[in-house]
Amino acid sequence: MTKRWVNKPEGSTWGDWGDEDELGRKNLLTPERVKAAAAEVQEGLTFCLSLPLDLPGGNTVNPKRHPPKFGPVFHPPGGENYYYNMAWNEYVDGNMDVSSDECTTFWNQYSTQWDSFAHVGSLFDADGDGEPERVYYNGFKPDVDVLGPDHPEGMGARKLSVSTMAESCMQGRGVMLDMVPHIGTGRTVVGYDDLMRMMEADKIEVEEGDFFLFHVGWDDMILEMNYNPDAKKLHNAGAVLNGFDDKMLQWISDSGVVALISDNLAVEDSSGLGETQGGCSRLPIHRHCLFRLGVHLGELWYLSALAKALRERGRSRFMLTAPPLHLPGAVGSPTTPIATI
Ligand code: UVW
Repeated sequence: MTKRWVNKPEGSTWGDWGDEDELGRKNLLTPERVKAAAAEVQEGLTFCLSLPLDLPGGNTVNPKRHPPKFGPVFHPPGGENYYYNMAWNEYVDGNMDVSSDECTTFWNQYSTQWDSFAHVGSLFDADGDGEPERVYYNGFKPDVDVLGPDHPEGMGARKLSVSTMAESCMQGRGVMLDMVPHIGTGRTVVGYDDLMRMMEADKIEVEEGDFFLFHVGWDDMILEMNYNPDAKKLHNAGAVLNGFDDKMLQWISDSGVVALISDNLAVEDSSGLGETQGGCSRLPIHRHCLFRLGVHLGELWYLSALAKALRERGRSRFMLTAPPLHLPGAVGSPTTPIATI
């Protein structure tokens, strides 16, 4: 019996790396595997895998998430002068410096992002009292480890936050499947058999400790929509994984991947509730990955240019460096990942 739970979810990794573990399958990314990732660097070409963080634009794609908002900083504190394009000779004769600061309000899950394990938990009877309670990966709890806005100590994830991901250094081997040449950019709910067919056709092998990325074409659509996203079109476009396919969930378990990453909105089809894992959920892959296995999800990444470059070279592997913000308390984070081939 561990400190936090009596029951662990079936097929979960809870406790595999200790009672206090917050890294999940990131534990599989050993120094040897980071060296193997570095060995994928053959030409020294780098790719930015982030959209501009103020895309998709507006809030129609996900009404609860808004673009970043810039705000002013004042100099002196409490004064009226914006500290922006500010000439210091106003204060000190002869000072030729000009400088700017700002303050930014971020909806952390608006654009290219990482999900921490504190982003999605589940109702589950971890304490063995016969009643399901709210719980996160490895038995971490709301109000104790993930504090809500009303908590006297202030809101934020004290455990499982993106800060922990940042400290663990999100770097390793990326493996890319470009789904677009196989199935186009229409909405396709991809099950295990479809995934295997595409991977076999492209001779893609995923190993324990890899980051698995799949490109569906949302990134180019968002860029083409140029800050006026057509939400209806987007929600009917691009591949999404079928989380209600048990074989898909089993593949995620067996593959040993540390993260699933896509340029789509949620990695999986999130359009409706369904039966999964002994109950019902709208986000079965989120539950399986973030709650059961300790596998991170990356969403709305910019994968198009890298996918093209890899395809032209007949390659699928590269080195990925993708730190989230080292921001204590956050359950999700913008990221500006770099792929090197
Ligand atoms: C939810 O909407 C819960 O999350 P995500 O952005 O990870 O799809």
